[in-house]
Amino acid sequence: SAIQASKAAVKLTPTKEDYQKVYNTIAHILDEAGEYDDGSFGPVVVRLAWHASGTYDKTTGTGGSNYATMRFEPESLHAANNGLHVGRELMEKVKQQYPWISYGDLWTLAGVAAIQEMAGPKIPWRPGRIDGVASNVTPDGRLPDATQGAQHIRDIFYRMGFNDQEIVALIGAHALGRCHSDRSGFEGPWTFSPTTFTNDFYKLLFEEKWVWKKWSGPKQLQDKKTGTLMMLPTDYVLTQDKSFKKYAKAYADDQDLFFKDFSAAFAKLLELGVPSQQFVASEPWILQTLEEQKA
Ligand code: HIF
Repeated sequence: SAIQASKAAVKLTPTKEDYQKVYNTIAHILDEAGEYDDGSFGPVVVRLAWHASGTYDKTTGTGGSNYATMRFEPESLHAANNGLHVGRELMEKVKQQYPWISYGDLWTLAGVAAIQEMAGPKIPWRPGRIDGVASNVTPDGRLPDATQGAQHIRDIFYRMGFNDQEIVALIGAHALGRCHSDRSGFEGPWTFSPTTFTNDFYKLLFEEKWVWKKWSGPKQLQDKKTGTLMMLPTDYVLTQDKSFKKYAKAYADDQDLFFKDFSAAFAKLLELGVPSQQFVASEPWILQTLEEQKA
């Protein structure tokens, strides 16, 4: 009948398989970085997923990944988001191919794909975020300031609903990527393998001797031996604060424990601000890596 024909022409609710296709497209694009940074767009896309989610305030229920408000000014211009246009512009290519996906789903899925493709743990993920409007933008100051200490880290992450263990597990993501003097003012990578997800961040934190970098830029530490690695003041605090230190040491000693705890904390981060009835699945999905799909 005519009704059946017109129904068939309408795109039905996308399935897990449809999202796996988006994942695959993202995974291929992350690899097309050429000479950009360390040869992958993975790290900047992880940072995009995190900054899209980390604006959440549990008291007011505002912010988080639901409305993808970083598309709008002034949030796109907040200093904390410097450089993230690289990730957003990259994701436009994916959006053109899959116009039905929301930006919040696209950016968080990209973070998942980046972590998994860079040899990290599986991050459970499900779709359901919707695109908001400019009036949903969050005020400046909700993302962390790297020059500060333990109290500030707690203020920011407790506001999102995380505890000390989850905070320390999340910060291990700084195994990935680097700081850029023209974005944050800080400079350099945290590890020797910034495009592979490892627990090296914690290992280096405890195994290397860290000294303040002598330069005109913002206060940061460098490893005494090579001078090529860096730590932010907020990273170094994990060796100074008693509660943080306990977890950081545990993750330095046990990569499996770190992967398990990171996966849970990052999955939670990506769902902040999304009303649970909006999710299309009652449980998050595990999407496959490109490598696994070859088998
Ligand atoms: Fe980052 N982070 N982050 N971060 N971050 C930077 C870069 C990355 C903080 C500060 C910075 C998290 C928490 C915190 C990534 C992922 C995560 C930069 C450098 C700064 C200054 C930006 C630039 O110059 O390009 C602070 C203060 C945090 C709270 C303690 C999360 C846990 C670690 C939540 C997280 O997942 C990634 C990836 C990068 C690398 C980006 C790149 O372009 O390579």
